[in-house]
Amino acid sequence: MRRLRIGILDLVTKSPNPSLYGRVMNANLASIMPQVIGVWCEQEGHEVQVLCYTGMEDLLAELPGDLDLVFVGAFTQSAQLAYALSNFFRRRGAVTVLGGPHARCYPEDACKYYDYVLGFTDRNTVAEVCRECEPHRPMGRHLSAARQPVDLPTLEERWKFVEPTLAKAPTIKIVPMIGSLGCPYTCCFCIDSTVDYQPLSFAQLRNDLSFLLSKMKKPIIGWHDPNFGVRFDDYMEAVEASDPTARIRHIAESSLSLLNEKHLQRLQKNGFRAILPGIESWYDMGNKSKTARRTGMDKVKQVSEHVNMILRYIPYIQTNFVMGLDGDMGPEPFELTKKFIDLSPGAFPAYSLLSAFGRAAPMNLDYQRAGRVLPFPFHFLNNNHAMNVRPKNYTWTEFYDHLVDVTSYSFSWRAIARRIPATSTAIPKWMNVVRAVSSEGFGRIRYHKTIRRLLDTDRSVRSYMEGETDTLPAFYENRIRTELGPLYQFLPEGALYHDPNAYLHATTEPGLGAKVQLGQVVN
Ligand code: B12
Ligand code: SF4
Repeated sequence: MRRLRIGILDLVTKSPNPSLYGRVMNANLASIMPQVIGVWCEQEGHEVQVLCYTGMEDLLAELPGDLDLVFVGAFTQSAQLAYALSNFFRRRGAVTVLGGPHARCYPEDACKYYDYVLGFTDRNTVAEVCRECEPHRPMGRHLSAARQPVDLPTLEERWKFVEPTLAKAPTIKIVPMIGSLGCPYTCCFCIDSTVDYQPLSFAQLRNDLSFLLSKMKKPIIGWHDPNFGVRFDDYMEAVEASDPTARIRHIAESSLSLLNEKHLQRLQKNGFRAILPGIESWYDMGNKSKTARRTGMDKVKQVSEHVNMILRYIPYIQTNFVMGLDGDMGPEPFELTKKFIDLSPGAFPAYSLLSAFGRAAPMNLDYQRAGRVLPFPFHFLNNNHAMNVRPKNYTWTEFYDHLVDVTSYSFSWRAIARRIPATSTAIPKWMNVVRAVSSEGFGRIRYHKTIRRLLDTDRSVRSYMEGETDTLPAFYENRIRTELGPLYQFLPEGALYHDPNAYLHATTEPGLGAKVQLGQVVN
């Protein structure tokens, strides 16, 4: 077999020049799969280089010019960047492969720009691509494993790719780890609602933790498990066995329903320092926060007490909300969120605009059927820069008025000041302030205000958001041009546009909607 020169790119950001927060944190948002694929490709006998793109590197210069195969891992917000890169590498003679959330959510579109587009990816899928390694143009080949991989390489095997990425993080260094895939819950908006929960080997987890302790004095782990702590006792036993003196600090995303007081005591003892539960809405999604029968102010009080209890054990908590869900109506949901900010001043609120990421969730078919999905370019689909579902119960101006109001309230100097004494230790206090005054707080207020203003002053923006035209307003086009910088010139023609209803079309008119054969399963 031919020994291939393989480049693997992990796009953790969508454009050059990250914000202040991005400079500190982007390298800590690296994905696990590009490192995993690096290991698998080497095990297949190929020569591999992995690059985590944090916004600081020169993407056109960092990878060698003579690559045979380039894997790119991208979220949807990085899709335009990823499409430009594929064009760039193809011109240099490489075959290109896209994987990650964008490939899972928008395979029909991605196949126009990549030779291979991968869904679930295991070692066989990667081996198949390396074995064939052929251009597929104009339509790429879509491959998917039948299910999520049953095992992943050890941390020791990944370490040669982890280390150079950590070196890019100037202060806080977070090691990406994962112990489970899928989720037993079925929140209808979530990409994992249809993916079975599957723990990875706990024996391997113990070995990985011991290995990490041999490399770093006081490591920080960022757990990428979609829902951390489902097999809580097994997890804690693995952590306690390999790290009895709790040298490791942990960050995890977990649903509130798993964070009872007994669990919190054990998490605290085992060094858990930050936790990110989803609250989502005061009227929807009760099954995640164990508040199924409570809504409105009742739910605010219950969740707020719960969050304050968590803060007695875990110094940092980010509470995730989705804005614009169909269950919301009138000013009340926003006022309730402000009430929550008052009652739980120590929590850092993260707001996501309702987004339908292509095939991500079954609920997206309903939005597409109702004609509510807008064709915003992928570049803006990061839960903040655009909401691609027209709200059911608000006009756009009403919605943005409320959004600006609640964001301004959450990141006002008063709220920032109240967060400081409500947080117990120094790094979380500092993180809360930096996040609030950087792109996540002040930056979002500015951005949402701009959109609100354009709704009044720019007819092209208003018509686009009302779904009256699909001509992209100059505001968005100029922003992509500026943000992609030198890479814009490689963006293929038509790549700013996609069919927002491709998922629906593929189910109702398979011959027409998807010109690509989806789901060739590799086993
Ligand atoms: C952990 C996580 C994070 C972590 C780690 C992110 C990272 N770099 O991986 C953090 C907190 C940093 C994060 C940040 C964000 N996230 Co996030 N995150 C998740 C979460 C909970 C789990 C993803 C995961 O790692 N699963 C485990 C892996 C092994 O499985 P997998 O993702 O299914 O991947 C499989 C295949 O896709 C493939 N694959 C994956 N990567 C690659 C790469 C290559 C090269 C190849 C070939 C294959 C491949 O192999 C895997 C095995 O089959 C998901 C939700 C969920 N429940 O899945 C959201 C999710 C992925 N995040 C999402 C979003 C929107 C974001 C943010 C934009 C949020 C924000 N506003 O800041 C940022 C973007 C960060 C970025 N890098 O661009 C969306 C993505 C939607 C989309 N199409 O883009 C999801 C799906 C949640 C949602 N809203 O529905 N996230
Ligand atoms: S609990 Fe979290 S990971 Fe699980 S289905 Fe719901 S949103 Fe997705």
